[in-house]
Amino acid sequence: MRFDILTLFPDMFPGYMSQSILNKSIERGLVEIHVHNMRDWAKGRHNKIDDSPYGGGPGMVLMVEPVVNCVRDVQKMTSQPGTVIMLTPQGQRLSQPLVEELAVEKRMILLCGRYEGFDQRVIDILQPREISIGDYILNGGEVASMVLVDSLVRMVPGVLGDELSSFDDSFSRGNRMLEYPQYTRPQEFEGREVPEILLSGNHGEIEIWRNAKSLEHTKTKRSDLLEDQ
Ligand code: 6GU
Repeated sequence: MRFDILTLFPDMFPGYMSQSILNKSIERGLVEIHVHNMRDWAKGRHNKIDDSPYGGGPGMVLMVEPVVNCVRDVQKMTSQPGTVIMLTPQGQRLSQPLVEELAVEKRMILLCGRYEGFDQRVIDILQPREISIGDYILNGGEVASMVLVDSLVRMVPGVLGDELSSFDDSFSRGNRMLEYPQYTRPQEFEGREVPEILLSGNHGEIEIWRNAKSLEHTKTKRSDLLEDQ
C-alpha cells in the first residue's frame, strides 16, 4: 500500500512514521509513505501557494494551479494511479467500514488542506474522495491524514502479524462492541485483584466472561453502538 501525502507541513510526518508498527511495515516493504511539500510546486520567487479569498473574508485559500500541478506530477511518479483523497471537515466521516472499503486500494494520494481550504476548482478538477475524521475542526488535514494512514496500514496483510491481528478488533467486520478489560502482572495492586476467572486456565469460561464484559462495557460507555445498526 503506497501513500503520497501532499502537505505544506512535511515536518509533521517523520515522527509519526518512525513509530514501531509503521516503521517496521515500511522496512519490510509492506507500506510506502512519500511526503511531498506542495510549496515546491508554487511558482515565483516567494513560492506563493495561497491567496486571499475572492469576495473577501478571513484567512487564505490554497491556490488551484500549484495544487493541481502537484497532484498530476505525483500521479506520474508510479505507473499505478492513486485514488485522490482530500482530508477536509466537509468530507464523509471516517469509520471502520470506510477504512475496510479503502483498504483495497493499492495507492492513495492524500491532500492535506490548511487555512480556509482549497480553491473550489481543486475539488472540481480532481474530484477527490473527501474524508473527515469527525465533527470538529482541526488546524489542517495533516493529523487527519495520519489517522487515516494509521487505520489503513492495520488492514495490510502482514503488518500486524498473527499475535496482534485486527480480525477480532472492536468495530472490525461489522463488530460494534468494545473490547473486554485486560490485566497483566501484578496479580494485586493497592488491594485491587485481577478477576479470578482469568487465573483459572478455563478458556471456555474466560471467553464467556470476556464476552459478557464486552457487552457490559458497550452498554455503559457506548450504548449508541448497540442502537443504530
Ligand atoms: Cl480531515 N481536516 C480538518 N481541518 N479538520 C477536521 C478534519 C479534517 N476532520 C475533522 N476535522
